[in-house]
Amino acid sequence: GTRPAFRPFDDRTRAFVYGLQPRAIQGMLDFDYSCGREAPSVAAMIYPFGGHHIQKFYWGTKETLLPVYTSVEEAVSKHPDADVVVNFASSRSVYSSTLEIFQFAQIKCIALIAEGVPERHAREILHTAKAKGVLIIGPATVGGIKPGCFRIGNSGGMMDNIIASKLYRAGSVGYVSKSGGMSNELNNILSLVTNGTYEGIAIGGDRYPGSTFIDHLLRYEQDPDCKMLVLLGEVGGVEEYRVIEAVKKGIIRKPIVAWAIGTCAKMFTTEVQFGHAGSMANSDMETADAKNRAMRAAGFIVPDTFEDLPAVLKETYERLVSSGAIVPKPEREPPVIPMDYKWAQELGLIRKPAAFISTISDERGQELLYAGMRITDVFKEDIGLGGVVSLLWFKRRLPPWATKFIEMVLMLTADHGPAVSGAMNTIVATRAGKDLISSLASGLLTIGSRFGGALDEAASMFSGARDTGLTPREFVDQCRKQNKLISGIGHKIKSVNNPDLRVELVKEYVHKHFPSHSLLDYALAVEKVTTSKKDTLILNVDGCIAVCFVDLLRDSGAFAPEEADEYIRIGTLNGLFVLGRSIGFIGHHLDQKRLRAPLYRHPADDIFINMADLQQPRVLGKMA
Ligand code: Q5B
Repeated sequence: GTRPAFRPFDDRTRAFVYGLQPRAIQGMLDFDYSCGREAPSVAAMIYPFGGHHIQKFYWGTKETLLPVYTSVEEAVSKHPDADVVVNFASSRSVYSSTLEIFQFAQIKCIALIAEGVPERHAREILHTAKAKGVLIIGPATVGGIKPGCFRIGNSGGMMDNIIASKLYRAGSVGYVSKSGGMSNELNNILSLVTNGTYEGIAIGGDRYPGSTFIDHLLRYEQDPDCKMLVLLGEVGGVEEYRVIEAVKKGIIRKPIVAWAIGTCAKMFTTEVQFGHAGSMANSDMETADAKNRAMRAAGFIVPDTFEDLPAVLKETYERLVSSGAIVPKPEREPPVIPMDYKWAQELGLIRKPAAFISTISDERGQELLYAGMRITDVFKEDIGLGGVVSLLWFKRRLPPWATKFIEMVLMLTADHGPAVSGAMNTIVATRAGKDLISSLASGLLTIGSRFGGALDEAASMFSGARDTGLTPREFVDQCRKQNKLISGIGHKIKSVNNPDLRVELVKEYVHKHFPSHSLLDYALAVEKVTTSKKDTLILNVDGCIAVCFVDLLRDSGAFAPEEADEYIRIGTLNGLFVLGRSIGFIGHHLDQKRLRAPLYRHPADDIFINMADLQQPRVLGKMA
């Protein structure tokens, strides 16, 4: 690239993110957008598993796509402009992935985020990086930030923090610290007492960081846009002394404000290990007090206490402004970054009409609710399958005689042998190699006005006739005149002499348990008329269940009359047959599977094929 070595990041820096880190990437893209960058700083993701794909991110108010490559090689070849890798690989895989990245001279800087990287691995990475001239930031760090230009991963915190600390535009102060948390604090302080951060790097808290204080301070020293340096050191290690050397030798000449954290260590009677692996004094010179003394002696601007740091930063900055070294730029309005919908909703800032309404169940709370009833109570009160159906279909508890009736219906419609059209279709589908759901669906899709799906129409025809005061005979005659079959009447094989015992069971139950059964009585009177014509024109299982259910809806006391009518109108009753018969269809599917039944082909001699009505083959269009 054209970037000078002292300035690894500018507003055209493009990076790869190693690992699937959509939140971190979105944070980087939001930052980029707030800086007014033309292109996102993330060129692509690299993730060895799950194959090549793309992922979607916000770019301001719009959306953008980023590719995911499975190898560094592919990423590098597709994006020759990217020279940074933010490596989120875990402590286990950071070593191998970083060695992979080293193979490509295009990559000039790698940030290692992982904590707990074995020191042996960290040292080898450091060694190779030196040999190859690659800048390493980390491990065990959030990375760093170059306001107005580039953000490494999650550095700088949430977007409101970024805006509050004015990180969307460059200031004049370059700092280096160990921890990301302290970096955020510095960003905040610098935005209040100076014109803000020029660049900030958290080198990480490990004993062998890939780059140290001096590496970054030397870069800042060379960078003409960085006017003032800050070193936030800490107890443990000797890296601060390398900076002291550089200041003493006149290699670092820019004003440098510094503090070593951990001065409280002396208050403990034993050696103290602070949060970072490297933050323990192994000799007197590694204590924070010794470092602060040495830095002050070398000409650093060192406050008396950490609390005085803002004041000395302010003084130093103002001195640079009055000398003309820093010319503060006019502020621009902080950019408006669209807030994520979820976050805004959580804060109660926005509302939107829901696209769906649902009123029967709720799984969001601690416990699943069926129409307001907790699933544990469903079992505690032993409401049975009929009770569950009444909750989910009718949003209410029905009396035990009604829920038992629902269960009875499900049980006696569960199957009626392999020869009925629905079971046949399930069997044929199974034998064609279809799975359970397809075979079941094939059977279910067969349920219709002639087979199993006559309940709703039976309910409306019988109740309509009775409500308009037609006698059973008048009803039958009217249907015949209109050339209309009565739904719920007639059966292929059952008849007066070969009665359907299912229907007998339903009638018996209803007579015994229902508070009233006026529509059943009416339907039985209709049956008398139809069977007098032909003995197969019985009240069939669909018809009998349908009229009894109308009696239930109308006379149980659980439904208002309009509600009862609405349930008939919206097609509730066929649901009973569909639900019950699903049991049988699944049984037939499993049966055929168990039997290893081969593909079925209907014998051609059982089909009368006749094309006599075709005089000659029809020709569509012109023949050549
Ligand atoms: N006729 C069920 O027909 C069937 C008449 C009628 C007035 C009627 C037929 C029908 C209405 C729909 C219905 C549910 C197709 C049936 C079920 C579940 C099942 C099935 C299983 C299981 C039977 C002969 C003569 C003709 C017709 C006249 C027939 N139905 N008149 N109202 N409803 N019913 N479906 O036997 O003068 O000779 O020309 O559509 O309720 O699906 O087990 O199989 O559990 O799986 O083929 O029980 O009744 O009689 O059509 O040859 O008619 O009677 O007009 O008169 P069939 P067809 P005509 S339960």
